[in-house]
Amino acid sequence: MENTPKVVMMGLGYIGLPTAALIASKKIQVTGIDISQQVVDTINEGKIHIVEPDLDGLVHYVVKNGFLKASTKAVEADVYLIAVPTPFKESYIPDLSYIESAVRNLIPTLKKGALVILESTSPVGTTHKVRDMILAERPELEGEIYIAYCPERVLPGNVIYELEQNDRAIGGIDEASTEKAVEFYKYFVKGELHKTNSQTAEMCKLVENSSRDVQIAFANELSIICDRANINVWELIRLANKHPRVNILQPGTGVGGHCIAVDPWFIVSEFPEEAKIIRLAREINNYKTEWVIEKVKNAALQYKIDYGRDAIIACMGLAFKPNIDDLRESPALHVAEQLGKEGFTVMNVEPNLKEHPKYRLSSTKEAIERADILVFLVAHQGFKGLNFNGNKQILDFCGVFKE
Ligand code: SAJ
Repeated sequence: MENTPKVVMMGLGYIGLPTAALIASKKIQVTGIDISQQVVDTINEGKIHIVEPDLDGLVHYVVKNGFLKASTKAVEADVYLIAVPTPFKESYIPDLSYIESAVRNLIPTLKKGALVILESTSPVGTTHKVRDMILAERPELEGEIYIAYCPERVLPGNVIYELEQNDRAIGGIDEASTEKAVEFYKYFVKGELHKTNSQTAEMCKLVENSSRDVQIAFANELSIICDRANINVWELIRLANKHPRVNILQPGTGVGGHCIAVDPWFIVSEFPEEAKIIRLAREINNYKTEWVIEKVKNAALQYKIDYGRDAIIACMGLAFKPNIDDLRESPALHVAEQLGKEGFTVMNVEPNLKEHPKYRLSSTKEAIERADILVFLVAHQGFKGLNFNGNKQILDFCGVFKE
C-alpha cells in the first residue's frame, strides 16, 4: 500500500510473530528478524514454530500474500519493533543481552526519521540505554530519530484478539517520539493508546505483572493457612468475594509462565530496599510449589506405612496454567520432576500435549485406573467432573473439585 510504513520486527517469538503477522494483515510490509535460521525458514514457508490459537492461519495468509517475510539480518525500515526475551541472570539481575544484540543488528540500517519501539519487558531506563547505544555509533542521528517504549500485555492463548483490542501505554524518550509511536499503533490497535514517557511505560509493564503476582500470593497464602485451619479455601474465597469490594484470585501450584514469575524481580533488583511486598509475593508463590511437593511426599510416605508398598502418584497437569500446552516455568512440571528425582513412582499426565521429549505421558484414563494418589496440579477443563473408585487418594491443589 502507498504511504504505509515499512516495518521490521526484531524477534519472532511468542509476541514478535503474532504482532508482525497482525501488522502485515493490515497490508503493511513487515520483515521479521530472528537469530534462528530454522525459525526464519519455518515462517517463510508460511508455518509457525509456536502454539497459539489462530496464529497459523494468519501467518500463512500474510506470508502467502507477500506482506510478511523473515530474515536473519535487519533491513532498512521506517519502523523497528523489538520483541526479544529479557530473562534474568543469577541473583535475578535482568539480562539485556538480547535487546542489545537486536539494537546492534539494526543500527547500521537506521536512517533519519526512523522510529524504534521497544516492546520487550525491560527495567526502567532501558529505552534511554537503547537511545545511547544508537547515538554512540550513529551520532549524526541525534534529534533525527524517534525512540519509544510500548509494552505488550497480551494473554498467552488469546494473543491475536488481545493484540488488537487491549489498550496500550506508549512512552517516548521525548514528546515527538511518543506522538510518532501512537500514530504507528493506530494502524493495528483498536484499544485506546495512552501517552506517557518511556520510564513510566517501562514501569507500567512491571507493575501490571507484579500486581497480579501479589494478588495470587495472597490467595496462595490463604490456601496454606486454610490447610492448617481445616477450612475449604475455595469456599472461603467464593464467600469473601461476595463482598462488593473484595476480589481474591485463585490459589494453585505456584506461579508459572515467562512473565509474572520473572517481571517482579526487575523491580526488586533495582529497588531492593523499597520493593518489600513485591519480593515477598515472589517468595510466597515460589514457596507454594515447594509446599505442594512436601504435601505429596507426605501422602506417599503415609501410603507406604498404610499399605506396605510404594504409591503410584499421578501428576495431573504439567502446563503452567489451565487449558494450554505451554510448559515454560511451570510449577506443575517442577513438582512432577522433583518427585521423580526423589525416587517416587510418578505418572505424568498432560492432556494438552501429545508427547514430551523427556517424559512418557500417560492419559487421564490410564492415570485414574493405575495411580494410587491423584495429584491435581493444573485445573484443566478436561479434569472437571472425573469419577474415581473409592481407593484413590485425591490431592487437589488447583480447585478442580472446588467444594
Ligand atoms: N494463576 C494462579 N491463580 C490465579 C491466576 C493465575 O495461580 O488466580 C497462575 C497461573 O496458573 C499461572 C500464572 O499464575 O501459573 C500466570 O498466569 P496468568 O494467566 O495470570 O498470566 P500469564 O503469565 O499467562 O500472562 C500475564 C498477563 N498479565 C496480567 O494478567 C497482568 C498478560 O496480560 C501479560 O501480557 C503476560 O503476563 C506477559 O507477557 O507479561
